[in-house]
Amino acid sequence: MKTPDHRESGPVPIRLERAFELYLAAILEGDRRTAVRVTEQAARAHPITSVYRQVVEAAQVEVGARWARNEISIAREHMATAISQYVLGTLYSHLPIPDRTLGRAVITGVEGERHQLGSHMVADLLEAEGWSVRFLGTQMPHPDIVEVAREHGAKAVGISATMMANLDGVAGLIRDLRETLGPELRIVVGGRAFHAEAELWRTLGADATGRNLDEALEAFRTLLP
Ligand code: B12
Repeated sequence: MKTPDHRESGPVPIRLERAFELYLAAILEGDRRTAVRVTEQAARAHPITSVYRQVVEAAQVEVGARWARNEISIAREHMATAISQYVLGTLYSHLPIPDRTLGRAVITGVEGERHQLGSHMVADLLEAEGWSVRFLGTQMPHPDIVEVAREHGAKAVGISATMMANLDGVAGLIRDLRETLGPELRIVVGGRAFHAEAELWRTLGADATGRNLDEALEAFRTLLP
């Protein structure tokens, strides 16, 4: 019988649960190097959507919970989030971006919304699926979003909102986009503000939604012919 041999099989792939633990500890300590190393290791062993969701997103949610319980300072939360943004940048460089273009999309947050890590992930993974994406970050003036969507020839616009207070802004942006770019434009909404009420996206006049990365990608797939 063969015994497991490190040299033959290579190092044991990191489990996502372990990657999450190491990643969370690293971002809370401000240890960017470890955060990058752990996510790159995890990305070699698991689908990239799982690394985004089960490591980076899960850690951000835990950071938010600790901040809400007053266990960590605002400074620590900001430091952790800044590292997660940096990590997304490093993972992006490993994403296989296909040559073919499935469709053109703009991904953005609304005026007043400051959370942008979720929409950043959606934008990156849409590119990896073959969409030509313009990612605008957040806090965008709505006329500028409409203009970029027009210039880019967008077939779809993805709008992200975390805070319920920004839902009126989402409804207004949907109206502005449809008025200028016509009823053909497809609109996908998502973000934490939509998680509590299942049909809210429909009420606001969107064509699709997704509660997480897999659902977001699926929502955009349904727009393709
Ligand atoms: C980092 C952070 C911030 C940072 C954001 C920086 C940045 N560059 O993004 C800063 C410091 C700016 C911030 C500010 C605030 N925050 Co904050 N923040 C967070 C934290 C810790 C992480 C957010 C994050 O990165 N999540 C991870 C991403 C990946 O998840 P996600 O956004 O939900 O995205 C996923 C899906 O929703 C979906 N999705 C997202 N966008 C889209 C778009 C489309 C088209 C689709 C289809 C899908 C989709 O896919 C994503 C991937 O699965 C959360 C905790 C949490 N639970 O999320 C609190 C949290 C969201 N914040 C909160 C609060 C209260 C605030 C403040 C009011 C605090 C304050 N007093 O100032 C302000 C509000 C600012 C504003 N006007 O927007 C609360 C919100 C509570 C609530 N009522 O809903 C949370 C939940 C913390 C908590 N536990 O209490 N925050």
